[in-house]
Amino acid sequence: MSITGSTQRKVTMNSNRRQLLMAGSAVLSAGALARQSNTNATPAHNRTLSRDTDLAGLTPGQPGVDYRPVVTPNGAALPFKVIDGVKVFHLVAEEVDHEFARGLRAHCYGFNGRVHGPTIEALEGDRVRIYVTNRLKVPTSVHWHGILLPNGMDGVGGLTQRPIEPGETFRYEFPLLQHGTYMYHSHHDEMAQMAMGLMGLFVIHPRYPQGPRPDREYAFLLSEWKITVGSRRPDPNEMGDFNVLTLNARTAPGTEAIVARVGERVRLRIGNLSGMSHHPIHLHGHTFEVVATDGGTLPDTARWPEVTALVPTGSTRDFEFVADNPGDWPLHCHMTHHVMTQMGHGLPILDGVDPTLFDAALERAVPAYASMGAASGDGMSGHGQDADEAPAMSPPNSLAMVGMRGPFGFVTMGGMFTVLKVRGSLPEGRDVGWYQHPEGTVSMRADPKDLARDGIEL
Ligand SMILES: [Cu+2]
Repeated sequence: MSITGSTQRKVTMNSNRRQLLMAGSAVLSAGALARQSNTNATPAHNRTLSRDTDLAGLTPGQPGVDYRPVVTPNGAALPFKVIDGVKVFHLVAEEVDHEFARGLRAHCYGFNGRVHGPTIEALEGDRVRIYVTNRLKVPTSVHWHGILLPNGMDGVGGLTQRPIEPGETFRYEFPLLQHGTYMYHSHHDEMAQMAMGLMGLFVIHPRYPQGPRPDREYAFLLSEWKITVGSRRPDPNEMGDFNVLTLNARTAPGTEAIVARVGERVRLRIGNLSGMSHHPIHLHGHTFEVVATDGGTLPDTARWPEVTALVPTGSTRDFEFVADNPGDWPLHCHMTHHVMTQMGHGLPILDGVDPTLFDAALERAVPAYASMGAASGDGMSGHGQDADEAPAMSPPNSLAMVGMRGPFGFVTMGGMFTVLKVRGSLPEGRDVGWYQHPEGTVSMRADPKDLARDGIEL
């Protein structure tokens, strides 16, 4: 919708909006309309409804009818039921034995048997009632991060409510007056409880979508952990040297690939609740725009093309792009130590060292020890594992520092890493496998005839 003029406001609106105004009992004030003006100087928000009065006559949004549900790779959606027009959800905070990738498990905090908790999904204008049961041994609370709600529903232990004691169930209830990508997390003893994983995503779809609609939406929650090798619990005291970096609480090679058909518009909804880190998320083979934050939709004039965008902790960013380049494209944090897993950092520089001499000496104390690069003479690449094989050299319940087997050998990335698979056609429900490159399009050892022609002397 667009609004022009000042004293004599001339309003044009889409039919849905018109129906809402005619059907609803509320009359929007001139001030409310001004909030939505494209020419207004106030920042754009996703708040297109005002308190409960605008909600009259709106029916609860149905997934697959009123919105296309997001896919949370390695995750799940929280089920709901509709009672008297209200969407009712139930979160259960509890301890969960969680697998980060095959070979590494830890005793974490989660919701409903999952780490992180399931994605809550709803439609702008829905009224939600969320019960939170605390099955932890400690008090907790849940904060609805970025959501505009009455103060007493904000979930801040000690400030807006008393903490939820073990065994208690609290009720949160509020209307959703905005759309966008949001999060929920413990807001009681946050440092410890978030370090243990007590968080999830909260996606609110627009009731009145504007602009081109995405064909696929994927949601990711970024987080970081310290899991000392040999331990089965995350260490909440860690402040800097996090060693397990995750997408939806999984670390490569345990992260699910995402897929798109050529020509499809894809939205990545990415939230970050890492304890101490911001993550520059990089996509190969495409450019994207950040189209929204958890503060609102960005106007077209505030968007620019990117290949990497920072997702600061405590915020969300919606990336949008058209998948127009077939292939297997990495999607990962660009902090190089964030694509490593359980890496020790107190090491001397080993460049140029023949590690076998060192290993032979150390093996008397640490059987089967192998230095970085010992297996291949190539830095980190000897420290990976197959997705389907436990690491041969690693201690029990630990992960190799990097990666997975790829179609051309070893992929020397782990941690906050996954792959976007873009294909011309996409059989639903089947692994699309590795990209089959057209003849002559893969880099390989140079042909001596080419070297001679181009005057490259070796
Ligand atoms: Cu990072």
